[in-house]
Amino acid sequence: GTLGVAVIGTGRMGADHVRRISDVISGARVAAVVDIDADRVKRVADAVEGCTPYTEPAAAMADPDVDAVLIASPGAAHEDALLAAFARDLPVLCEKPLTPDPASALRVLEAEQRLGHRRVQVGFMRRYDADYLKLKSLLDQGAYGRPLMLHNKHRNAGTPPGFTNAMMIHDSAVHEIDVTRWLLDEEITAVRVLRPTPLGSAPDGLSDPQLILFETAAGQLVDTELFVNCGFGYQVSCEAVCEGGTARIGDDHGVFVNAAGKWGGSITPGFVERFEEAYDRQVQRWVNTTRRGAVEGPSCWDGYAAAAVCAAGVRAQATGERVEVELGERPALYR
Ligand code: ISE
Repeated sequence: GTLGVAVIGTGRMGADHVRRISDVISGARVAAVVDIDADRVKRVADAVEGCTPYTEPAAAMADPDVDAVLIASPGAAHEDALLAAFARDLPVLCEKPLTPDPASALRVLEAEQRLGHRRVQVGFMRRYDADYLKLKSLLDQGAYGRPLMLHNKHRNAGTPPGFTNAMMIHDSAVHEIDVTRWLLDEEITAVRVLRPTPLGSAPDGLSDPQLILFETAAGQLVDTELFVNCGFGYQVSCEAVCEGGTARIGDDHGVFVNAAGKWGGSITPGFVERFEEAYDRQVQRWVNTTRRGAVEGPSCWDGYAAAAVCAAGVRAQATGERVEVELGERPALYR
C-alpha cells in the first residue's frame, strides 16, 4: 500500500519534502509532521489530508499510520530522531548531515548495526542529480582512464544570518566530501584549507571564499572553491581530470539568449532549484525501495565518514595545517 511518512522538521527542506511527497512523487503520503513549533506544525498538517501534527518525533513514530520517517530537522536533532526510529525499526531518509560530529555519527552507526540491517538512507542528493550520475558512470566505465584530480566549485548567492566558517565545511563542503568519496570510490585521508583575503562585504567573521584540498587513499587530489556569498547565484560544478581526458559537469545550461549586443543566459538562484530533480529522484527512489523492503543509497557509513572529514576540515580551517582524517574500520554491514 501507500507508504505513510512522518516528516520531522517543517523548515525549508521539511516543508519542501511535504510538498514533494504530497504533489510530486508517487507511492507515499505525509501521514504526520513534527515540529517543536506547535502553531507552525498545525498549519502544515492542516494543509495535507489525513496528516496529524506532533511536537515530538517519538510520538509521530508511534502513530499507526506512520510506516517510515523523513528527518529534516536541524542536524543537532538528528541523533535522537534516528535512535527513536531504530527503536521501532522504521525506515529513514535522513537529510544531511547524518549528525554534526563523528562521535554522534558513530553512535548511530553502532545502533544501526545492533538492528542487524540497514535502515537509513542519508540525503546526499547530488548522487541523484542527472549530471553527477553521468559523470559517475563515465568514471566507473573507465572512459578516460584513472581519475587523478577533481576540481569543484560550490558557490552560493548568499548565506543565511549566523552562517559561520565551520558551517562552510559542515553545510556546504560536506556535499563535495560525499561526491568525492562516491565518484572516486575512495576515502578522504587528509584535508587542508587555504583562505585568500576575504570578500570585503563578507558577513562578520566569515572568511569567504575558501579553498579546500582533499587527499584520497589512492593519492588523488581534490580542490573545492567554496564561495558562499558570491552574490550572483548558485553554481556547483565538478571537473574530473583523468589519465586520458577530462569530464566536467554543472555549467549552467538552459536558455541561451542573444539580445542588445550581448549573449548569455541566467544563473540558477539556489540549491532548491538547481537540485529539484535530484531531490525528487532521491525521495522517489527511497519510497520505492522502502515499499519493497529494501534500503539503498548513501548509508550511515557515508554519513559517519563525511562527519569525520568535516571534523578534520574544521581543524584544518582553524589551524591552517594539513589535518589527517581519523576514520574507524568500515563495518561488514556497509561493505
Ligand atoms: C546547504 O545547507 C545545502 O545543503 C546546499 O546544498 C549547499 O549548496 C549550501 O551551501 C548549504 O548551505
